[in-house]
Amino acid sequence: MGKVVFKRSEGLSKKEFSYCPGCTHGIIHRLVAEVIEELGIIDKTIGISPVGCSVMNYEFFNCDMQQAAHGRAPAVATGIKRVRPDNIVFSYQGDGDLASIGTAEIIHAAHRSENITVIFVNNAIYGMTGGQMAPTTLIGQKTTTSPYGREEKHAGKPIKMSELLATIPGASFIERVSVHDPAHVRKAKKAIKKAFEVQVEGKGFSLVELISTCPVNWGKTPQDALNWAKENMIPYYPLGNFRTPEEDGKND
Ligand SMILES: Cc1ncc(C[n+]2csc(CCOP(=O)(O)OP(=O)(O)O)c2C)c(N)n1
Ligand code: SF4
Repeated sequence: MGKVVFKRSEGLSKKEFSYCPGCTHGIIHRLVAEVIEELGIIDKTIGISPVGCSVMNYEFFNCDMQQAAHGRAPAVATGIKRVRPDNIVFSYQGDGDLASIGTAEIIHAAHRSENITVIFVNNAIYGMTGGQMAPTTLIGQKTTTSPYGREEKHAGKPIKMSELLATIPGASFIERVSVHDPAHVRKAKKAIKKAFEVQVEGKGFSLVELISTCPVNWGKTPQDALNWAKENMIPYYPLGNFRTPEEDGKND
């Protein structure tokens, strides 16, 4: 029998993903699942599902999950973690969810340094509801609500959540990664693992922002969407670590 080089992570259920072809939500799910499997915490992990294309991720992750209303995942995660401090709690949120309706919740969870991990999927658009402009939509990017391209005059510049959150004293670990090619997928997994480890060690609020794609609402093929993310999103949303527990206090 041949050597097994790849298998479905124990952190995922057997349910098939419901995402569009080429959508990178699936890659990000796999990475989170592999991390909780490798850390041996599947049985004590509780995930919080957002509102957005990943709304039904409670069917995909093989751990306990709780659905939260739009943007409220950090508040729900806070409540669960406070009453069950021995569990590992993560929220999984899109940019519409986290950087628009849930701005207050994410800022205050970081501010209180809640010992939770946030997986923040930035695809520069509202995916689920048909491709409206998000706070993260790039200048000039066409969406259903900015058909001539986002203009700074009316919509402001795209919000950089990782940079913003890194200025908050309570934030322990903040990193932005991308999943547009295999090398970056590997780096993304390292960042996710570190974020969960920070929580396991009780070091406070951790967040990983992942540059993701929405081929359908961007009107691109899966490959063109990966190239577009690399060429247009990364220059505006630079990859890298913005805060680690080791450097805690540098921005305070
Ligand atoms: C309180 C509330 N406001 C608005 C909506 C409608 N809504 C559902 S999903 C969504 C956008 C989600 O976009 P994003 O968070 O970027 O996730 P994606 O679908 O791109 O993964 C919106 C506005 C809702 N369900 N609940
Ligand atoms: S609409 Fe966009 S974000 Fe949603 S599943 Fe499809 S490609 Fe992914």
